[in-house]
Amino acid sequence: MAGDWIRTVTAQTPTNIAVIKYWGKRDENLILPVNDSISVTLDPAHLCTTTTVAVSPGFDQDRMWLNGKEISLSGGRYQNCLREIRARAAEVEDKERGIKIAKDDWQKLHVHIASYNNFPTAAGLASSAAGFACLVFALAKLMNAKEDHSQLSAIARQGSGSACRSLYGGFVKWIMGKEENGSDSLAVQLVDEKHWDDLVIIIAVVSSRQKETSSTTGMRDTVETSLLLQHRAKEVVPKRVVKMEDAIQKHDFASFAQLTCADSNQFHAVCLDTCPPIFYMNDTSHRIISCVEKWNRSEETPQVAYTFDAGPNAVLIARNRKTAALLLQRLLYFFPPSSDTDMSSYVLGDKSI
Ligand code: 2P0
Repeated sequence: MAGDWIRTVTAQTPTNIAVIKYWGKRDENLILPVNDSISVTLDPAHLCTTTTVAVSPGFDQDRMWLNGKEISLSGGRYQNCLREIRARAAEVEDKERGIKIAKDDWQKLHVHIASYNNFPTAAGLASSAAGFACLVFALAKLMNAKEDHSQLSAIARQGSGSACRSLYGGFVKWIMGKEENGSDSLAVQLVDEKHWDDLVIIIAVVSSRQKETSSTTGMRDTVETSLLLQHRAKEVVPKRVVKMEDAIQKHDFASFAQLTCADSNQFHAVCLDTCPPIFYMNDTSHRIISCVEKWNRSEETPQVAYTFDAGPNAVLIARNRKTAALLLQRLLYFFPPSSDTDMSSYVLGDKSI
């Protein structure tokens, strides 16, 4: 490990959108959830995080920049991820450039991390999911940690719960696990991205403002105060997860849409059942729900599923490209764009849905 050198690795990770939601932790430190969840990972060409990690003997401390601005790495979540990957680091030999890093050197070397999101950070578009998944994946490559994706997912989980699901493409299940130490709370791929490639996901950005209640705070309040959450986690989600897996395997869009919409609505009901109540959706979100519900009921079978995370933005999943084109037409008709870039300033107009 002599001389002045720098070794870098760049990775890109898409975000994921839960169709069966994670909301509530049974262990805040290890980030262990109260129920299983299922998500779809977006196409890496769109909503994604790009992270470059660098190591050099010239670095005197770990540092990180998010969207060009330096942020502190002192928080437990970053420290947990760095510690877990360092513990699995292995020897690296780059003969071409004459770099050799012994296993033990990783405990002394520092890293610099630069991460960019190509979508609004913390506006309920799962920026932390893509961010921590990408960070853990890039660090594992940099430090030659030979863990499989599921094992890496259990590390990414300690950065942000939903991050564990972004280690895989396609549909992914985060198994809540039973162990107290969290070793079995990890993500598995249900089907890959080619399995159901008719689906088209459209994200209607209702507002790109940062959300008022962070997921972490919101979940804590919900766990402490909501009786509905107990019912959801114990009675509703376990059955829904089984049905959702079946719908995904069979490309059964009618069941998929029904389960996705119902689970989004129950998640927001749980937020309302929290003291103090949490409002993530706004009037525009509600209008989008009405629009999709009316459309689906006017057809023989559902055309579009909607789901909303910890923010007002709508994630709309169309059954195929033709439906997606019709959906865009409807969105533009009911929510005509104004000169601004997001729907918070769209003229809602007087068109009744
Ligand atoms: C999900 N969300 O399953 C749910 C649905 C938001 C609504 O996972 O505290 O940012 O870092 O574990 O992962 C958002 O929660 O929270 C989230 P932490 P995270 O996608």
